[in-house]
Order: sequence, then C-alpha cells, then structure tokens
Amino acid sequence: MSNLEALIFDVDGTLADTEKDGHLVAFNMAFEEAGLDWKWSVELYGRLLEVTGGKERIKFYLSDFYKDERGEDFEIPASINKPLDEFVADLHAAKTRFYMQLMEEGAVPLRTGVVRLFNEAREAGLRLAIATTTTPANVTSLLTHMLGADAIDWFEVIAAGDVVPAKKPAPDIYTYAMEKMNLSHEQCLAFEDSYNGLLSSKGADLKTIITINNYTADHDFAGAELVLSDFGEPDQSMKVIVGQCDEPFFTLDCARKIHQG
Ligand code: XBP
Ligand code: MG
Repeated sequence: MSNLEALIFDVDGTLADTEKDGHLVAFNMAFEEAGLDWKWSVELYGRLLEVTGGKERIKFYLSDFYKDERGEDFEIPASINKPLDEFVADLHAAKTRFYMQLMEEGAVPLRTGVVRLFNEAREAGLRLAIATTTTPANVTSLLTHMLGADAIDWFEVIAAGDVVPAKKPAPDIYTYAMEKMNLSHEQCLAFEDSYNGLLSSKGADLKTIITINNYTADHDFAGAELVLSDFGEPDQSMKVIVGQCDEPFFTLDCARKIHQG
C-alpha cells in the first residue's frame, strides 16, 4: 500500500453549505435581474441538485419541472431573443457574479473542522487539491474570503467546472486532479458530501470520506469508507454515521487509518 500523499476535497456541501446559502440565493437573484418570474424554493432546489453544474441545472429545470409548475413549456421571451444555450449561459454568468458577491459578504462560512483539517494537513506536508463541479471563480472566491488571499496557494490543483467535459457523477474531475499532481488513486483520499460526488470519487477508485448536510443526509453512501456528520472540533464532537473513527473529531490519524484499512 502506498503512503497517503494528498487529500482531494469537493467544495459545495463539503467545505461549506454553499448550495442553500450561496448557489440557490444567487440563482434566484439572477432570475430576478433577468426579469424572469422564477423563484426556486429550498425544497425544489434539493430536487434540482440531482443534476450537477449550474448551466445543466437550469436546463434540467426547464425540461423536467417548468411545465409541471406552469402548465406550459418554457419559451424564451421575445424581449430576450437569444438561442437557449446563450440564454442559459448569460443567466449562469449573472448567477456567478451574484454568487461571488455573496462570498465577498461572507454569506457562507466554512463547515466545522474544515480549517483545522487543512492546517493539520499542511503542517504534516500532505498535498491538497480541489475536485469540484462548480465554476473556478466560485472556488477562488469562497477560499480567499474565508481563509485569506494566499489560501489559493495551499491547493496544488483546483480542478473545477468545465475543465473536464463530463461533470460529476463522472470520475473525470478526480482523474484530472490526480493526473495534474502525478499521483495515483492509492496515494489520495477524497472528501465528498453527496451521492453524485461519491459516484465520481469511487469511479476514480478513491477511498472516500463523506460529511453529510441537510440536502444529502438521506443519500445512499454505500461504498464510502466513513460517513460523518462533519469533521468536528476538539470541543464539538462529530457523529460517526458509518464506519469507525476513534476520536471525537476527524484527524489525520483517522485519515491515515482509513487510507491503510
Ligand atoms: C456542486 C454543483 C455545482 C453548484 C453550482 O458541485 O453541482 O453545480 O451547485 O455551481 P460540487 P455552478 O459539490 O462538486 O462542488 O453554477 O458554478 O456550476
Ligand atoms: Mg458537493
């Protein structure tokens, strides 16, 4: 068995609860700005999360939900007058702008234990990477506003968004990150929060640790090595839902045991 060399983190839902408090809010702001009378609820957004990628999610809404809600298919208003792909791309660009604004305002804090785990890993000389479906600018914005401008340099690779054509649940984004680091799956651990994320990391043969959140608590995590409520802190114990970790919070010791196990 190889040594553990790198930790690869998903972003949305794993590092922060960005779906409900960031992406959803930004989508609705973009719809309003575009003069559309769409307003996604927290519940509807949970169903839309089945499809990863913001542009893909807008199209999923139009193809699978719009008619049920409104009784008719969506037609691009004459005042907008663009092909669908361009309409969706422009709407999504506005959503990214609003999302970055929310990050600047500090709207979404990092989840319990995330900063501690980053620091512990850096002190131990482990390499860090990101493998996410979201737009690269969103990742930069979250990390710099929560951790400081130099935090981008903590990550050897930030694999994000359209850098690979097939988004999660395809394994491509993890494979891409490992190729960039010149590491094999046996030298890395993945951290995820969702079923689609786990399919992606497992598709890349990575041992995976899950931290659940409100949107993903009932997902099927068969195949994950460990399922946790969060990473915990010395004064804030995590809950171990599946698997074994003897400490009250997730440490590198625990990560190494999982990797070797
Ligand atoms: C989560 C996603 C993303 C975001 C939206 O990715 O599916 O689509 O919801 O981001 P992950 P964009 O959990 O892999 O971080 O609108 O920028 O696509
Ligand atoms: Mg996620």
